[in-house]
Amino acid sequence: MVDECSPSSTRPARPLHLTVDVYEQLKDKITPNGFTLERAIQSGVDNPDSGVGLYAGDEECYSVFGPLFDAVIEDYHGGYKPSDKHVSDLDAAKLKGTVDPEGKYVLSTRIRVGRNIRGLGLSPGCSRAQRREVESLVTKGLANLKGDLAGKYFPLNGMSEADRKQLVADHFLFKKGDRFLESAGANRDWPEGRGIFHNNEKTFLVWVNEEDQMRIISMQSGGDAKQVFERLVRGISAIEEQVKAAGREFAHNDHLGYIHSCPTNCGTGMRASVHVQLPKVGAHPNFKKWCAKLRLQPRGIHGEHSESDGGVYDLSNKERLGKSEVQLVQTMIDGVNTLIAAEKALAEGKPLPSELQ
Ligand code: ADP
Ligand code: DAR
Repeated sequence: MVDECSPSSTRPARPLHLTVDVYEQLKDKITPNGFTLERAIQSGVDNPDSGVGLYAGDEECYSVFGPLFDAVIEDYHGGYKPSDKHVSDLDAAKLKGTVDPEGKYVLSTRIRVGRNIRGLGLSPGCSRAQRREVESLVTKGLANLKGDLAGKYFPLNGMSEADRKQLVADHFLFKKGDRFLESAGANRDWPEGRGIFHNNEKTFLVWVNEEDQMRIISMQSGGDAKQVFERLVRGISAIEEQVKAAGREFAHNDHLGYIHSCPTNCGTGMRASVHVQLPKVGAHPNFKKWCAKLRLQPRGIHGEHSESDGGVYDLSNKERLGKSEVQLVQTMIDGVNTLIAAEKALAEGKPLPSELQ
């Protein structure tokens, strides 16, 4: 089982946007921080099976190498034009319904966004000093979180291998970046400057200096996506308050929304996912087609590029840019509920939901 972005010989190749003309136009350009076209495309050069082989080493890449980034973004984000505007909406009260109201199929719900602080680079291109400054600034701010968001930061440096493996196995902590991120330069100096913050219940977590400077995560057992989203929104707001108190701001503009190291994450940077037991739907020959029709992305249960396990799938919104956070969470709720209805129909020999006909 592969997702839209996972490398696969069976996935139809995406068009190559680095044409000779674009290469000639951009090959000698360099960002103010010294990031080059060569470094931006390195992951795709090293991994020809990449879904998207382009990464930004700093915010300026999106303008200095605009002809390439704009083409990749337009292709990946369903025709999003350079003139389009991205609008956020974090009002959880607008969400309708929840996933798996009977509580029979969904094991857990997780909603994450990425955030990067303007002026401190992006993981593929940041300096060691910038990465250290991010860790210091972010962890000082996290130490001020209150109430159910309060918790503790655990740097990877000094974490026992047993603790690390347990946190990864429990789906809380990230692994070292895969070959795509390795080639992109995101793993440089690993594990220095990387770590995880979490509250006592492990329902609010922040990854520091993984693929982005921050991945802000809300997660819990069951399918109450509204409660997960509400906690995430409070966490984002509390962290932004701390970032602003330090005289900084999130990297953002009204075309690309929140700036990320990977162009696939720009906009909301949001992935709203459930781990859901759908053995019959997952085994159906039309599973990937149904996910595409519902604008869902299937992943394995150990994260991107992993396989499903025992009929349990990680299903999430595929889109990030050009749709609001509320729209994307609603897409996930509605899409997963449609696939749950399909699972029941397949089990009872009844007709599939009309959305899948
Ligand atoms: P990201 O979502 O940050 O892009 P991954 O897809 O690699 O990264 O997932 C990171 C970790 O989060 C993995 O361990 C994965 O199993 C876990 N995860 C993702 N969605 C859920 C979920 N709904 N419930 C529990 N764990 C989840
Ligand atoms: N290099 C891409 C991954 C793009 C989306 N995933 C991220 N950014 N983690 C690939 O797998 O082809």
